[in-house]
Amino acid sequence: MSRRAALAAATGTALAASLLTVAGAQASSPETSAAGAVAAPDIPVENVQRHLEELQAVAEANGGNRAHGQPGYRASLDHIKEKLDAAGFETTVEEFDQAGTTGYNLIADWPGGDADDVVMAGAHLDSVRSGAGMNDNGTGSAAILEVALAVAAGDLQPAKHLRFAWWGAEELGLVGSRNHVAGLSEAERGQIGAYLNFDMIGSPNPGYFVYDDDAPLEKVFTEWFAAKGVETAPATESDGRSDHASFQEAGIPVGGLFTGAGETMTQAQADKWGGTAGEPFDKCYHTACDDMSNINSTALDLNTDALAHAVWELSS
Ligand code: DPN
Ligand code: CA
Ligand code: ZN
Repeated sequence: MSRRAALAAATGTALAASLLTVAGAQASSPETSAAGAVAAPDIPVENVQRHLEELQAVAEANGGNRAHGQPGYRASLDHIKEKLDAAGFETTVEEFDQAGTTGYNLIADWPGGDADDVVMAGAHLDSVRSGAGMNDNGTGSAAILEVALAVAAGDLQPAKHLRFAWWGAEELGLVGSRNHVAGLSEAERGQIGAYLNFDMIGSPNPGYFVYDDDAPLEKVFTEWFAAKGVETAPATESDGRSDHASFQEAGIPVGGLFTGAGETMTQAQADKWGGTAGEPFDKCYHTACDDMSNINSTALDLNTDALAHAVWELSS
């Protein structure tokens, strides 16, 4: 049985959703595809960068990091939860224990859709202790937040149920996501048709890696990038290394995006992506310099738009 506790659940109002885009850049109007489904909006990368700047400020106000067990982690979670609540999401804070320290996941459900057919998008919200963790994993956290807010702003009414998640203590071994999956009943696990993971999607010397764990989910991303003229590669380095592994181990189909961590970019990769061979994808991986200056905005923009596309397409 589950040891997690639902600490808080709040339902926002439709009115709040209508106020959402006032402060940020407007997403472009969605177009209707030939099939009749509404296409995802182009997400303004400035909005994602604004969330990142706020997470950087949270770190700076809390001893420089957003790590599990440190005040910057819970402050990051509260900051994101407030925005989701105002937009009309049903949020839940899950509590778990990690070697005597309390950790937290944030789950946000978009009301409606088929509860037996859930599409999830997740990112870990914790940083390591050495810094603010802007690329790892402010990028994934900010991107799924902005896509969730776009769902609300567009009052998306998908056929499937949409759920977003921000995981705690990923850096200590996928602890939050493992705890979440362990707390689901067999039936609840069976209701999740897809889990998409976004961990490090704005690396300064970016590669465009797509998780290759499930062919249909992989295709949603690879076709989107191909249409933009961006070559992708299978994310073989990501196997078992982020929160998707918790879902994969439970038999849930997983997908996701990744722009590379501490590994060195090869000459062939540099030729393909226009980066610097012999340098890491992220020279600040798990170090103090993983701050706002450690983000490639083109990679962040492309990956966020791809994420929005996947959410719209898979939930329709
Ligand atoms: N989450 C990081 C790690 O555990 O090393 C980096 C990473 C992200 C690795 C995505 C694989 C995939
Ligand atoms: Ca965009
Ligand atoms: Zn990491």
